[in-house]
Amino acid sequence: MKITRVEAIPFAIPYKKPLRFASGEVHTAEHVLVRVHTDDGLVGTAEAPPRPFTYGETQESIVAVVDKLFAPQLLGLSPTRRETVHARLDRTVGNPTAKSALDMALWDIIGQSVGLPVGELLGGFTDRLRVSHMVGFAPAAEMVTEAERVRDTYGITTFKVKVGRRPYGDDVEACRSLRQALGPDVELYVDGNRGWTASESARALRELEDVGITFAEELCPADDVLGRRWLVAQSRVPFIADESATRPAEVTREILGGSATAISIKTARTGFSYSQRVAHLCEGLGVEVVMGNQIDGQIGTLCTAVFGASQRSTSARAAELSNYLDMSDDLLAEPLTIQQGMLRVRESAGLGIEIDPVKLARYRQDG
Ligand code: MUC
Ligand code: MG
Repeated sequence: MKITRVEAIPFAIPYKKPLRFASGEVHTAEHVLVRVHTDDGLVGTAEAPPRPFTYGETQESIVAVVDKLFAPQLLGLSPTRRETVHARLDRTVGNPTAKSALDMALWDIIGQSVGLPVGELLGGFTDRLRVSHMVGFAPAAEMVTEAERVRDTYGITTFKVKVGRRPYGDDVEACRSLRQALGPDVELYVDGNRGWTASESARALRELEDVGITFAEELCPADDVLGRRWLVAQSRVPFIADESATRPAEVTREILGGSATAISIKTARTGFSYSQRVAHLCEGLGVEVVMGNQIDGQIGTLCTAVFGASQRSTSARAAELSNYLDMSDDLLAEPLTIQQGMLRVRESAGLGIEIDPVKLARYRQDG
């Protein structure tokens, strides 16, 4: 089996409700659909979400790097030779979501070729994940209304609250309002996307103690090296590295340097191959992991769920899988469903991604 063609198709689907957070905001899912074709007629599919505020990629840069650099390096290779694929892709620095979409599309082909779901090939631990919903910036009352709606409609009882605004006390109050409205049994954690200084973060963490949060994520920049270590050393909850630890080496550096005590794994930036390395590295280091959300559409969410469910460590906690609910539409022929707070992975061979051709024609942007 050989790779014969690689497609990078830009598409745009508006959000019903934009997501706002300290490092940026997303109004439209301007993603790139990646499809890898083989000589025996299989097609692997994944999506790359450009996040310029996190990785520097744009929709145009993803299409360009796939078309100009990556596709020519993959043509003629067998999809099973993932180490060779990554050795070639890694000659180009950066571009994590472009590389990851290619990686996941190759796993999709491998699963289809052997007639097994990708999750089974990766580890097959479980077939479902508890879902955590990310609540973006809004006035506190609106954040509460959104969390209540998501809880009542989908049975979700874990919420990641975006913080990092100034004054920090407003975010603390929003968290307090959420706790008061949702009660003691709901799990809350916070993500600052580097919006605060280390000292603001320390004060916020102290004031959040009676709110009862489970984790704190990227409250201040990892580049404020000593400030961040000082903050993490005094945090009474695990401190998650997300955008500061996107590759195995960064995970090692952040954890051993005392700048984080837990890791967010996002298949959008580490695909399945590197997500597995990160998960196993974290197991070896003895730190907890959370499956994060790169503001994924349904294709990306399905990929996150497939990986998260496949490993014991990544399925232990609720995974961030619900932000696609805020999109006005999607490309998947059979939409994902969240019921009783759980999302199940599909039983079909590969990833089980079937693209609706009418929707693709409507939303693609390459004419
Ligand atoms: C998150 O967990 O931070 C927002 C920025 C980003 O890189 O991902 C999202 C969610
Ligand atoms: Mg984050």
